[in-house]
Amino acid sequence: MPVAFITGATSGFGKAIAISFAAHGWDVIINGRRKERLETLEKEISTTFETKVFTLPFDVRKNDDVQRSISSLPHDWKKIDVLVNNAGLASGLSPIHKGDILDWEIMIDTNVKGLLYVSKAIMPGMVERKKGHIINIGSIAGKEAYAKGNVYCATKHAVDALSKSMRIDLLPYGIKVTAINPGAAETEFSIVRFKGDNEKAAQVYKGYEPLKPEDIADVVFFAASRPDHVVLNDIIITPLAQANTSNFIKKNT
Ligand code: NDP
Ligand code: 8X3
Repeated sequence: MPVAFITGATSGFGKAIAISFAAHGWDVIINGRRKERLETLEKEISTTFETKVFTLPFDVRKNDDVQRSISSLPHDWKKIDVLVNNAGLASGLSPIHKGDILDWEIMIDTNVKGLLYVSKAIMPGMVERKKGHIINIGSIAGKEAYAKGNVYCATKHAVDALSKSMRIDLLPYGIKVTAINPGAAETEFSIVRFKGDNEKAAQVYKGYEPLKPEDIADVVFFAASRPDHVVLNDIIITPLAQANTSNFIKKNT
């Protein structure tokens, strides 16, 4: 069975993506920091689908842990067909001059350096096999900046640039690179951004129907399951009520 490696599978998109691959018969390696959630997801997947699951908890920001965890994978799990670089977050929403440096560091370390560390561990095997697919979860915030989004937008612009660069550098090895750039989706994203303020987080999705994790998972699996000669390079997905990072039609609530 083909193997998909999904970072950030304890919640939101990553969890839905892992379930989608498993539902289509793929074996899945699931990552995230919250081990208990990975174990629960492992049980859920293996009792529902005829597929294998390998849990690999680590923090994508810790390069030593990333390299050690990925190189410790058993032989049967080492041939990764699809890597979904999904782990990521926004921390805070402030004008740049009022930004918190710790928030900046968390976002840069997770969204940019974490994605690089994981890719660095997995790309050489794909290059050797001359086969593989890297799916980077960027954001509409990687296409245009929005008020108070500053550093989050910068990290997602970096993901956009890295997807383009990967596509060029990995072209000789037949490795596909897909960037998937969602707009507003209701996950734990805003709860994390607002540091546990559930009410503030819920406000982000009031007055319109946001994307669901499954909407993103459908597109990720569609991209991963195209014929060998077809690559989806770059996709922006928004809810019907969203035109770009800043223009929404919301009903009064
Ligand atoms: P969630 O908060 O629901 O999920 C984020 C996932 O990332 C969790 O599984 C979390 O796991 C994991 N994660 C965060 N930090 C780390 C870390 N240091 N090491 C390992 N895993 C980590 O949010 P989403 O599902 O919405 O976010 C997924 C991706 O989608 C992110 O890259 C986000 O930027 C992007 N995105 C989200 C949009 C949205 O509107 N929701 C729109 C566009 C893009 P754990 O905490 O267990 O480590
Ligand atoms: C998350 C979507 O628009 O809040 O990447 O930045 S947005």
